[in-house]
Amino acid sequence: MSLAQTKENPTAFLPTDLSMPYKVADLDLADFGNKEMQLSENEMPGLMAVRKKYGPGKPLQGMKVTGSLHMTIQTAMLIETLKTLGADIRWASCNIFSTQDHAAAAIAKNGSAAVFAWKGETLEQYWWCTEQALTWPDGSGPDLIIDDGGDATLMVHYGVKAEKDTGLLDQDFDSRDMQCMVERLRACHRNNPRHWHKIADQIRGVSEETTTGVHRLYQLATSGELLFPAINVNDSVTKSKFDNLYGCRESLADGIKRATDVMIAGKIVVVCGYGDVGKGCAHSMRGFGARVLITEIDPICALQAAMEGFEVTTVEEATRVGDIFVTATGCIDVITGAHMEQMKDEAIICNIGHFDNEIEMTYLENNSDCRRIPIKPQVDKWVLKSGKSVVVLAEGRLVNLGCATGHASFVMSNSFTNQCLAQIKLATDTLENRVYTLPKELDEEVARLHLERLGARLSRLTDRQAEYMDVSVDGPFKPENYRY
Ligand code: NAD
Ligand code: RBV
Repeated sequence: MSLAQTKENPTAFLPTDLSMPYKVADLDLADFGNKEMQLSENEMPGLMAVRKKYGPGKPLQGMKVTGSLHMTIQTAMLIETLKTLGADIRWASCNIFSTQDHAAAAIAKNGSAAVFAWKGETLEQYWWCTEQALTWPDGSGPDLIIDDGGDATLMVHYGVKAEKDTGLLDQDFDSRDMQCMVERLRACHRNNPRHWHKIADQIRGVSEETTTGVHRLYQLATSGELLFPAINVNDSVTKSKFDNLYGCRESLADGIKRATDVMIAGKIVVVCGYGDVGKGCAHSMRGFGARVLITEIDPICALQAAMEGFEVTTVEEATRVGDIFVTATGCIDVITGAHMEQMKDEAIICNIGHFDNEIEMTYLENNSDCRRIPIKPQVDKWVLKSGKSVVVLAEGRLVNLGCATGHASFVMSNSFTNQCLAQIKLATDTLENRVYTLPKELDEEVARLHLERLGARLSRLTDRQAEYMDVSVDGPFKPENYRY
């Protein structure tokens, strides 16, 4: 299959090619990728400890693993760790802009996984890559999935649903994303009307990386539609209270700066959503000297923001005064076209939540009154109906991964150590079709593995203290309902 073909006709259907070993932008970048992976070893003590502790036992031997997760240097380190555990791996990115091409090249060249990912995929290519990652050369599917945002899980679930009710394949969707996915399912159905049933039957489980994906999993579980066990990695404390918070605290600014070089000090930055991600974003922007406004729908998070000294207001009020807007909600239509028309000229708008629907991009893209002026890849100036313009980053998709390189290795080592432990659990335990979280002992273990790198020294309870506190000297140290 030639990808040039898709440049001439960008919406052409791309048939799967199971003989293709990988598809990356440029294999010559592999050396650079490998060098950066080597440098990240020191920053990823959790993953290195997993390799050492579990590598010899090969708990993932014989397991076919599909990953749908940003193909970055950090993910390359995760892939090579899974390989050390014995897995046979196929991979796609979970975002059209987030691949670091040198990381993908290194994984392809090292033969660590069959990887299908490059920076700047079209949506058609994105879903082609996802299907390639879900299909082994003999036509079989994975035993395990690592998902980020739930697209691989969605493809399997929707595939099964559509094989039961083929009318679903004829539906029209507003979302181009869904349209592209369903087009692929339609083609699958023509070739093999039971393809996704067969794939789903073989899957032992999925581990899910992010808040939005986890939300989708609980919806499936509640409606009784979840087809295999799932582990919610996001709600390990060492994931959401670190990656979402401290990760975004650094990578948001990286994304905005690489995209625009704008001075943040003195500006008014509006952060929509004050959850784990929003907290990281708000504190980051304040650290640069911005005046930060928060919008929230949840009174608890709004009160937290107010008591941190942030002004909490509505998005309608904020649109008139903000210089930079950041959505961090996991919600939809948070910044609409009507809001954009109210903004200051050349206000910067970006999103750090998982999908591209927090900012109403369709207002810009489907409206003849709006004109796009590309500045550089992933940075566009849009001239609005009002005559004013806004600057939109990464076409409304995750700014930290679209305009920069995502979170730093150290924080991803925490997230991905949880991913490895989740994959081992799915491979070795017999689980029901519901959503699990990892036990607190493992959460504490993940944190423990990262202390030494920071020179932190942990105190140890005496037996008398442990007895008084009614905990074991080795933990867990907190009850399940503790919120950190
Ligand atoms: P969260 O649930 O902790 O926080 C979201 C907050 O947004 C909540 O407090 C909620 O009340 C608020 N909210 C919802 N709708 C709103 C609206 N319309 N207006 C204002 N506030 C609203 O979730 P989180 O862990 O902070 O994750 C947020 C998003 O970021 C998710 O999509 C998640 O998958 C994604 N995420 C991205 C990265 C990244 O690297 N870019 C990292 C982690 C998580
Ligand atoms: N994320 N990955 C990276 N550098 O590979 N950076 C951020 C990276 C993940 C993060 O765990 C978050 O939950 C998810 O991206 C959102 O898609």
